[in-house]
Amino acid sequence: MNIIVTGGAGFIGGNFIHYYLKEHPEDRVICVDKLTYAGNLSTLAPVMDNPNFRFCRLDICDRENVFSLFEEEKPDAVINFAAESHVDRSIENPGIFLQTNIIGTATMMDACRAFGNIRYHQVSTDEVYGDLPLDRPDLFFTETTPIHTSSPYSSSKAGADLLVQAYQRTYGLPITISRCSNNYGPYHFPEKLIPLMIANCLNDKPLPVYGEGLNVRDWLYVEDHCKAIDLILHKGRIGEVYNVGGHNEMRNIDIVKLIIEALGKDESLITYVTDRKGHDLRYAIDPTKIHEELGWLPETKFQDGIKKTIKWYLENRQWWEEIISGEYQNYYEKMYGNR
Ligand code: NAD
Ligand code: TDX
Repeated sequence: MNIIVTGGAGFIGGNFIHYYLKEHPEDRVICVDKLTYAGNLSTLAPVMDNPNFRFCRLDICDRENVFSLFEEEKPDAVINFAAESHVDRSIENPGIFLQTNIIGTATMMDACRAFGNIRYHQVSTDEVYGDLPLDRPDLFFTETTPIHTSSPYSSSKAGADLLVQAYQRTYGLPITISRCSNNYGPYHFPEKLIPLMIANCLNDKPLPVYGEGLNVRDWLYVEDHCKAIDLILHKGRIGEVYNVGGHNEMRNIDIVKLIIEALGKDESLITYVTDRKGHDLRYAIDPTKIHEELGWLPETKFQDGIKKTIKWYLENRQWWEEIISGEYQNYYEKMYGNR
């Protein structure tokens, strides 16, 4: 198979490309990525010389060049990871989220339609379901939970999901959608909670916890997410949505304390800062459908996954130090300077 993977220079797309080329050495992967602030070619360095891999710097909204690439590569499938992905940035600047996440999704699907009704998978998020109350641990998101979004980011992802479903119903495009919970692992951009706390801890910088740190996220090791997407691509039922997550709910403050302990630092680094606007309280996935239909279950326990992740950040300092020494400093000052 020839597959186009968009957003492959980012966190999950990059991990997916490493996973996919290892698991399917007979297939060819073409990575399409615009290389925004979140894209790093160093994430793809280990596969750059692989003859079954091609990198193509391209915006998924650039219709003309996307169509030329399809013409040239004749892909059998497309997996769309490319997105603006950070909730805090969407609160500052929603426009680019609508552009990439909605128009980009439509452009990729139009290309799939134009070149033979190509198989299309949309990488979505549990954030499209909004949030759950903290005092109802019995409630979980299922695939039939209504869409109910909180941030410009989640709204743009929900808009994309609706469009993907409309392309199936209207044009018969063979699509699937996965809605995953919070991922963590190697190559995670240090604007997100876990890598930000690891990097700040290692630099003895304050650890900015929003509000009281009581919000809950359902954490999944990134490789488990990659396995789920691989399964859905090959065995998922066309037209279906699959929730992906692992019954691994944790409060933000507990994650931060765990990282502090693992790195032998002091809890005095914790700084409570002004809460995120519209901050979702709790995410929790019910993964029954993907388990029963495709046999998927998360394989990495959080205690093991977080150790592996911290070890990766210790052993790959250059990867993240390069990021935080550049434009990231302006971002950090803007978001946290007076918070
Ligand atoms: P990321 O921000 O780390 O990476 C995004 C990648 O997309 C970057 O390489 C960037 O350069 C590229 N990109 C952005 N705009 C582009 C454009 N217009 N054209 C081409 N490439 C573009 O994101 P991530 O955390 O790896 O998330 C990947 C996908 O998974 C996203 O669709 C996100 O919504 C979804 N998701 C993420 C999580 C999570 O916990 N990180 C959880 C569930 C779903
Ligand atoms: O400095 C911080 N302090 C803090 O308390 C940051 C960056 C975050 N937080 C909190 C906010 C959230 O409750 O930690 C939690 C996790 O925050 P993020 O890492 O920004 O992730 P989240 O907002 O949950 O969204 C993530 O999961 C779903 C991804 O960024 C999305 O792309 C994905 O769809």
